[in-house]
Amino acid sequence: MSTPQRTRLIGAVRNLFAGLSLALVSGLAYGAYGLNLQPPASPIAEEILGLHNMIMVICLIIFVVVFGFMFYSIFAHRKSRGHKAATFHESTTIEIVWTAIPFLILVGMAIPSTATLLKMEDTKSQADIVIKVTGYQWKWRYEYPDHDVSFFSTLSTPRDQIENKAKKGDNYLLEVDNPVVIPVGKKVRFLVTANDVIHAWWVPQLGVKKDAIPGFLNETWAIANKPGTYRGQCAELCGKDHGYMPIVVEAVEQDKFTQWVGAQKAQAQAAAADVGKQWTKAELLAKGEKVYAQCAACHGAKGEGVATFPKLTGSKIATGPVADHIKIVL
Ligand SMILES: [Cu+2]
Repeated sequence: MSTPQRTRLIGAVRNLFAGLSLALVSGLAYGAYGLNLQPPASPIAEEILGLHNMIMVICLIIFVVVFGFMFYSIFAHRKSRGHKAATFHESTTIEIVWTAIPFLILVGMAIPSTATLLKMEDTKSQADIVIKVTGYQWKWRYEYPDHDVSFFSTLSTPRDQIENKAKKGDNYLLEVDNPVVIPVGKKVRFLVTANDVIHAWWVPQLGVKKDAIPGFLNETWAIANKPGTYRGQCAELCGKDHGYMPIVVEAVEQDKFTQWVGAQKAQAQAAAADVGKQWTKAELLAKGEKVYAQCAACHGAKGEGVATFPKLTGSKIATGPVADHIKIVL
């Protein structure tokens, strides 16, 4: 081997080891390649990543030891060297050893895992803020009972991207109209339920995943370590549109959160004022257009129907009695 070849080989081996050790110690280094868990943003998510890395290392060590021993035995005791197969049966010592070692390894993994699980389930210690999360087909509703704020959060990815008529954006199917906003560094208690079918509220970077079951109120909690946008999805499998009800959590500083709550309240008051209002025809037309835009998102701008969503134009609802039409819209 020539000197430049040798230098290149040594360089490649050094890079490989540097990459491997970096991958083992730092989840972030390997997160950039999209293979590892997402960078944690809450104490629980940090613990989950730590456990994941620790157990991966244990698996790697077992892999190397077991296969190393196996290949060494096959090679060193091969028939061509004159070795003969042993014919013994039942060795009490071996049976005890190969039961005890895996048992101890499992206990070693179970102790830290259980500690983390208990922390995840501990919703008893006082929370700074409570948010009720309700799953609907196919959106989320968030309620802040202490602040009198509630709203729906729906997918905001344009229909054209879903139907491959437009280029898919960076946050394809992971973007919503109204994100759920939480203050940084505060313990947020989430009460999770559903209104129709089972859903699952999952935000990996906050280390939260909880089933949302109609008639049950599940609890979970999170503390966001730093401001940021954390994206998740409904993690329920059965049902056609769980993949179209993403979750976006905005973690902001306390003063921004207070501002946001104020703005939400002002909006709610404006909406309440609309109820007793005498509407002019022009106002009604403008309001109607806004409402209709929501129908158009699925049924098409001209009511022509899109994919599984039926045509509105000429349908019984559109041409039948006005009372039935109002009932379905409401
Ligand atoms: Cu769902």
